Amino acid sequence: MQKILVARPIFPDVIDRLKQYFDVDWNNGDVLSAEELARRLADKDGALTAGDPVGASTLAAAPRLRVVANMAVGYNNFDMAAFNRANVLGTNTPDVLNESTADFGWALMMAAARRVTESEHWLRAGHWQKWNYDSFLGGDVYGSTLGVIGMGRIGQALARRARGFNMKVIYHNRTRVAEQIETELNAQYVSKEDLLGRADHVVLVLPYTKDSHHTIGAAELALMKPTATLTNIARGGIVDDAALVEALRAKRIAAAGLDVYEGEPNLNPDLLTVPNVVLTPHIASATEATRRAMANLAADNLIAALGAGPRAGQPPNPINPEVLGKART
Ligand code: 8YV
Repeated sequence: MQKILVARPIFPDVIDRLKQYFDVDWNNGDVLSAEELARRLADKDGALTAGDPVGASTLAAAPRLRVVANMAVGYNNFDMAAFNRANVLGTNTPDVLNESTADFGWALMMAAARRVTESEHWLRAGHWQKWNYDSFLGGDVYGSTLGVIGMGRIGQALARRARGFNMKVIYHNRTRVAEQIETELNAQYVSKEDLLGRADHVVLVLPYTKDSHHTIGAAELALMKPTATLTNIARGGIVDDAALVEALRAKRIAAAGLDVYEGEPNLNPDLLTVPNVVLTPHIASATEATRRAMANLAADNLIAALGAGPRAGQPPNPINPEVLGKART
């Protein structure tokens, strides 16, 4: 029987599914260190990860490893150049999380704009004595301008929801999306600078790469309207969190909603001291149905890539399909 490592706690019934095909080593505990991950992978043919870094040294320590299935759409934790050199397949879990993640983008954006968590903390702290005409005044979402940076599948799901809010949608992306999609979403392609200057609510939904590092820093925050909000449901590192803290403190922008952070789960401690930011612990895809779908899709990829199950040899979501069928190096 082929051997696999499941590097994280996941739904036990998905482990049971994997056990039908493989000898499963399941880390149902704390996050594995790089050394521990390499050690546990030494005799494995495949692995299921969720954000765990896998690079050249991990692959070198795992000579039998042929596939790593990430339970995430983002795969910046994989060094794909190293995967390609070693002929190891990487897979991800796109699409199944689009709607839940877009819903959450709206939740954060609206909570930031309407000061939902800030006012709740104030209420819980016992400060509410009377109604005031100017308590927690925020910015409108209905009828405002939404700026989406990263118009992929999740960005499109997010923009589609803007119709019901009668919003103008502007977007920026590495490449312009098809005209038919622009028409359907009533979305206008603009430069990043133009978007930052015009949007009332900026939402980041782009993948993290070396090119997208600090897409939003001090210079970009300075272009935004003082009444605007910034929401990041993409990846930590896309925003310069220290620059954001400064902008929020100075009311350079009105508010922010963050689900992801530089260095998470160890976020910049200054963020915790800023009232006009909504902070959540990387849960945009966290609905019962979506996390189950992601876990099962990661398992489907692993099973198929290791030549088992109904799709043997044809994993549904290969990131580097060019290595399929090539011998491990
Ligand atoms: C994952 C995510 O839950 O899919 C992604 O890229 O950010 C989340 O949905 C998280 O990355 C853990 O793997």
